[in-house]
Amino acid sequence: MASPTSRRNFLLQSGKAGLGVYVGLSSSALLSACATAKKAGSVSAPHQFDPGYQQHPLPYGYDALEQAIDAKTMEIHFTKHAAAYATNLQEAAKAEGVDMNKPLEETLRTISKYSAKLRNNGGGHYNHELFWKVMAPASSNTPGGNLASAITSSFGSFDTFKTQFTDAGKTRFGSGWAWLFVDGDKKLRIGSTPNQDNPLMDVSEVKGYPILGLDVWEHAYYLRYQNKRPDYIANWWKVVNWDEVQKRYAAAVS
Ligand code: MN3
Repeated sequence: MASPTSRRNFLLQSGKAGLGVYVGLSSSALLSACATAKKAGSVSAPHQFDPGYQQHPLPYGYDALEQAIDAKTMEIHFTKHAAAYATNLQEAAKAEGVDMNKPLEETLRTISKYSAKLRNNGGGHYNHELFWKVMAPASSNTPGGNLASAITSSFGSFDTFKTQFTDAGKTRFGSGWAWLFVDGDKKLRIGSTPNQDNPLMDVSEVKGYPILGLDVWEHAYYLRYQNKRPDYIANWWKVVNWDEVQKRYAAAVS
C-alpha cells in the first residue's frame, strides 16, 4: 500500500518507533523528510503537529471550556466519539498495511488509495486531535504576530474573517467541519468539508494545511445548544487557542 514516497520517508524515520517519533529526529532529518513530502506535490508538511495514530490525553478538564462547551458534551465527545475514531483508524491502518511510524498527515494526503473506513476514521482522529489543541480555557481571544496581519490582509479585518468562518460552519449542510487553512501559495483560506474530511486529503475540494478547525457535527453541541448551531459557534470563539493556531500558521508558511 505504501507509495515510493512514503517508503522513502519510512527509511528516513526508521529506527524511531512509536509516538513522538519526530521529537527524536534531528532538524536536518525533519527538513529532509519535509522536502521529500514537498517534492511529492503536497502543500506543506509541518510534521511537528502530526498526532500519530493514537489518542492523546485531553490537555484540560472536561469542564474547562464551559464558556462554550459543557462538560458532559466534552466527556462524551472525547471518550466516545474521538476515542472510537482512533481505535477504528488503527484497525483500518493495520488491515490496509499502513506504516504507522509515518506521519498520519502523509496517509491523509493520499487517502484516495485507501478505504472509506480509513478516510472517515483517519480524518476523524486527526481533526479531533487538532480541535482539542486549538481550544483553551484561557484564550487570548484574538490572534497575534504574523497571523494577525495575515488575517487582516487576507480578509480585510478580524471581524470579517470571523463572519466568513462562522458562515462556513453555519452553512455546512449536515455533519462536517469549518477550516482556516494555508493553501499551496501560503495564503490563508476559509472553507468547509463534509463528514470527517479535511483539507490535507487529496479527495477534498478545499486543499491546504489546516491551522484552525471547528467541529459542526451535532454531537459537538447538541446537548447544550440543540438545533442552534450559530449560538454554539458564537460562543466557541471565546475558547479558541490563538497561540496554537499561530504556531501552526508559522510552521505552514515557513
Ligand atoms: Mn466531533
